[in-house]
Amino acid sequence: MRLEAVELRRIKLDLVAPFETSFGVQTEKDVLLVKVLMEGAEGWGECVAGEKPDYSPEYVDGAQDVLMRHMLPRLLDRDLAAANVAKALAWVHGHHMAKAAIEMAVLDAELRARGESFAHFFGAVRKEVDCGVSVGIQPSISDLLQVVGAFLGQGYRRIKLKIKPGRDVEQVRAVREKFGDVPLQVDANTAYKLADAEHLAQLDPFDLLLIEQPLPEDQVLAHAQLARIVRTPISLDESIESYQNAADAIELGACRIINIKMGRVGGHTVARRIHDLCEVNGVPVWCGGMLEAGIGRAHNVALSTLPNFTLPGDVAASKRYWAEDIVEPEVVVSPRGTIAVPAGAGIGFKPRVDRIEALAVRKELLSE
Ligand code: NPG
Repeated sequence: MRLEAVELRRIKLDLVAPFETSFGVQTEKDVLLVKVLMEGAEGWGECVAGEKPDYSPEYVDGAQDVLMRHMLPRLLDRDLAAANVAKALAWVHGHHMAKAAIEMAVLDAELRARGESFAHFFGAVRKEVDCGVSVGIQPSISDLLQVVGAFLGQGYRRIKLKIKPGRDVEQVRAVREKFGDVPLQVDANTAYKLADAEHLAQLDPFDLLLIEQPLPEDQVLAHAQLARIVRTPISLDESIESYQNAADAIELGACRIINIKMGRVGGHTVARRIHDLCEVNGVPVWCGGMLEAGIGRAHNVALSTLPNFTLPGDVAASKRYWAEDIVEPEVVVSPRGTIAVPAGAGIGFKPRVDRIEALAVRKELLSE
């Protein structure tokens, strides 16, 4: 289908509560939305890049710039299928978050035009996906226990605790003591060094599902060395920006589990290739989140229906982050800790265009 027009909108959404990780505290999200028009069909994508380059080199102003200046002018007026977007943009090095946003939108438009759901297109093996929840670093252990208790009460099937040096073993011990054998994992967001291996091994007795990204993203070999000292499975996140990264990490023994973020690897097509590679190698995967608003969240739900997503993802309910989302219906987690996979065309959630328009602080349009 011909790509006739692209609309980029930036909206700011306040988080319902501050979200603290080892790299900072976030209170709002600056969201870049991509809408494409293709022969009468529209499709929506969301760029996961943050406001600052503090988690990844990409950041949202940069993503918008590279889309407007370099990517979209070469795609506009072309006969395009989502399967070819990555190929058409292969000349651009990096900028996976920008690439993912446009690929998401093109695929959504394609599927809406055919009246096909993502789940059908992906050959989904489940009608609902298991939800975990990511719990930011809390001011005190009693705050942490209260927040974890509230999420468990809402049905979430596993808890992920953000950790950093000085806020790790005691926090995990307290949650284990209070909540028994609830599925539990931790995420360090690159905050440790290989020299901390013995310290991280103190997490082993707590029977965690995994330790996520303990070391810096470019230290893949060091993760393999760490895996010889720490018994808890290591899951890579920030290190996995491409299919090749995943292949190398598996070959090196740097991780036993992979967190796939479609937004970070460049879109659905690469995400699915990484999923398949992991499946063949006996490496389970789970779907990460980056505080997405409803459109990115819906794309993540769709991805999570693939068979090797055997661990609960960070695909929480809209209301875990937003007082009011930008899609209808909102993304809802059942009391059993699952999200029903929508059967409607494309992402299966309807963007609330009026609300998006009212929230837009910047808008750029590109048409033939
Ligand atoms: O549920 O959307 C979510 C958030 C899950 O903890 C989460 N994401 O490191 O994976 C992460 C973290 C993150 C948040 C990363 C914001 C980047 C930005």
